[in-house]
Amino acid sequence: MKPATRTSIIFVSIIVAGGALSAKWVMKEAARVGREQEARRALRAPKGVDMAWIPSGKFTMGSNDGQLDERPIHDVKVKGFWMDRYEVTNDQFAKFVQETGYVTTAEQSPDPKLFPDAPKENLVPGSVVFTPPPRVETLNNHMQWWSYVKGANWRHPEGPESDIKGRGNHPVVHVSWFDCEAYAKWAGKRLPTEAEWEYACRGGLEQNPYSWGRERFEKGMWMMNIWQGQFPNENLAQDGFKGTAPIGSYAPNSYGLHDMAGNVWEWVSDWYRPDYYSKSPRDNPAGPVDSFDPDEPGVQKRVGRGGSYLCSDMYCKGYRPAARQKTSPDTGLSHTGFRCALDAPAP
Ligand SMILES: [Ca+2]
Ligand SMILES: [Cu+2]
Repeated sequence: MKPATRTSIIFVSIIVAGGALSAKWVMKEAARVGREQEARRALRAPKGVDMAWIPSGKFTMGSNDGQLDERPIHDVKVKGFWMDRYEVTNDQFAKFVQETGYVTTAEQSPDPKLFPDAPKENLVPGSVVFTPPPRVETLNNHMQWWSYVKGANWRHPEGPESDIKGRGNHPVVHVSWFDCEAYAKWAGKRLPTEAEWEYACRGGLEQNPYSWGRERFEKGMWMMNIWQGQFPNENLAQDGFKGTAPIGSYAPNSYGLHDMAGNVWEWVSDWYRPDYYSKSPRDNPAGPVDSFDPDEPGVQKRVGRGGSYLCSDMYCKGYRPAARQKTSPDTGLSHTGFRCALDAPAP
């Protein structure tokens, strides 16, 4: 018997047996069963498509517990859509590149017109790699552990000498926002909006600290790939991974989505503005029309979500469902990838 059918039968017999049950309880129970069935339906994505159906609904976006740009919390309605269950992998990205001949931003020389102040010898293809020094004085300056590495790109994540052998099912990294857009278009998909991403991440649960619920550990197990130990030098990997983990190494949230917390940051379609939530539309917000980051005025930025294997409680709690990363769209980073969304009929 299908689980959903069984649930419905149990539900009906409870109502018959308990004539004195309050209407409020019955309605609450009906809503719960409805949600459960919706969750089961999400397990029946179109054949061969590793996507989950995210049912339409309303949720409270943002958080009062995080950074100022997560405020104010506000109600948002989201239309149903499909979401990749996993982050896009190296193998998937390789197929895209093979079929299209696409060259990523990190594989091209930066345009000198866009970087008039940069020394000419620095205008070479490359990407931003996590390179912690043996000692850091303070955690205030993140430039200490990020370096622009010549020859680093998605095929060479740690620099020209490195490769992705054995990492075919790891999330692709060092992809710019433009690269993700190009991949999504090729795949017949699109990047999720920031609101869709957070809605999907929360999995139908209201204002929980984690994408799967309230408790950090379930059965004593780590639920996400983040950083344990003294950041940025002591990487204890108690969750099993020092760097990226193969996709789906951790349990999914209630919508069947894996790695919505940790592993790699995921680009979404929105421009970044810290003040957007105070004026964003209530229905399917698609982000502001332009970008502004008071920390770096003049640099247009897109949003990333979900945190990465570099997130830790002592430095960056980016794994929280409401946490936002802001990055210029031409930037590749060793902890940033993406997943896609799709508009298609409900299952
Ligand atoms: Ca880890
Ligand atoms: Cu972080």
